[in-house]
Amino acid sequence: MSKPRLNIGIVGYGFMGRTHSNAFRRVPNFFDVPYAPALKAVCGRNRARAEAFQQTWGYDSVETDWRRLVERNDIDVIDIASSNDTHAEVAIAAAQAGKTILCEKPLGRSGAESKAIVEAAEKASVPNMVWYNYRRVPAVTLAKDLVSEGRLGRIFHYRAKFLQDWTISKDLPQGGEGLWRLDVQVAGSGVTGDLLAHCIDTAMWLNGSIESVAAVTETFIKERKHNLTGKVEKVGIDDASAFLARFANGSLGNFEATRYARGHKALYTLEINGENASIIWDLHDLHRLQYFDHRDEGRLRGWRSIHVTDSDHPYMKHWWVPGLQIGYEHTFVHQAADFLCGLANTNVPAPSFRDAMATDYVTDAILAAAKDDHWEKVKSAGYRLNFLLERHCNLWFPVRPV
Ligand code: SOE
Repeated sequence: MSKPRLNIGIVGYGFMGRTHSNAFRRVPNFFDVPYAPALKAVCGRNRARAEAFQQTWGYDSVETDWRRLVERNDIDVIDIASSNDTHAEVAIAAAQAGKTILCEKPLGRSGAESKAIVEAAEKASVPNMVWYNYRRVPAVTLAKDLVSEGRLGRIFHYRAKFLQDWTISKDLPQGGEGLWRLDVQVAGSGVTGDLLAHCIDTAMWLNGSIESVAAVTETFIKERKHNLTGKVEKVGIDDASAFLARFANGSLGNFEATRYARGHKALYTLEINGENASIIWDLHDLHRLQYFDHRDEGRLRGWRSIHVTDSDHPYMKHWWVPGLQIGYEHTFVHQAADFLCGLANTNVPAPSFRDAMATDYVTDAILAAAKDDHWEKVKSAGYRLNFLLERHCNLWFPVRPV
């Protein structure tokens, strides 16, 4: 029986445009999803580049104005993979046009911007989701399962960091394609919204909401040439950001992100310490989950290094045979699968815009706390229904014989 088609119109043809397009192309090959996603249109300002992207990824058509894309009757889903400054305008118009909306992280450049997006999407009752892909690393999803099963017991500590080193050179300009993450007007913030947002999303998914934070941020290179004006301009982003947190469950959090950790390209690590057990995960070794359980027999007690590649591990039965690994791009395929399944099952794919707004409220609080060294309370994002409803796709769908 043929599945209902879901026509995707993507805005943006950069790094994230590629990860999302790849996800939608791959997902029906590996997951028994309830819809057939179709790459209908790619939208970007530069027609030649949009056409090149269309050829590479097999989109049916090209638009150079996102308003045209949003107006089209043959588009079901608007997928926003463009720079952060475009998210609100496109998402709000897409909501008003009744489209299902996907958006790359962070949702908005601030909590206020995210709130406007959430209000538009909820008013229009359109399904929505933000691509926080690291939740969908099988080892991280396994961590979620272990925490949800209560294996760790009471949680005392949550620790995460995301380290990179690509902006250390003072000769690197800011702004324009490829370097908009360094332009505060476009990005909203630096590593706080770009990297810590990932850590916060995973943290709140695994350990519940964050109530208050104390933070420190630094901009190491104060001025850079701006690619669009050609002038040397003040740098408005944070190059490094660290914060302490109090979670609602009483545990303490300790987070750090920087683009100035020489030697580290994308070192996202997290650790949770509970009364009974602890978990460690590391993006550079993404298929492994380190697990220590104090209830193990004393003589044999120690850290287990679980190779999360078996068919009873999250998502893995959809891929190869046990023991064979997958990587970064597969996390987006999993997110696309969860989105399509979520759409069919509950109409609440996760993380929703509201979940992502909660993350942006934390990043707002970090930036506010860092300004004058105080503890800042995090605004409440309201009731988050999909924390209760969310199930990853392989709980719903049996192994698909290949
Ligand atoms: C920045 O370098 C970046 O590409 C982020 O924008 C992504 O969200 C992260 O996953 C990898 O690093």
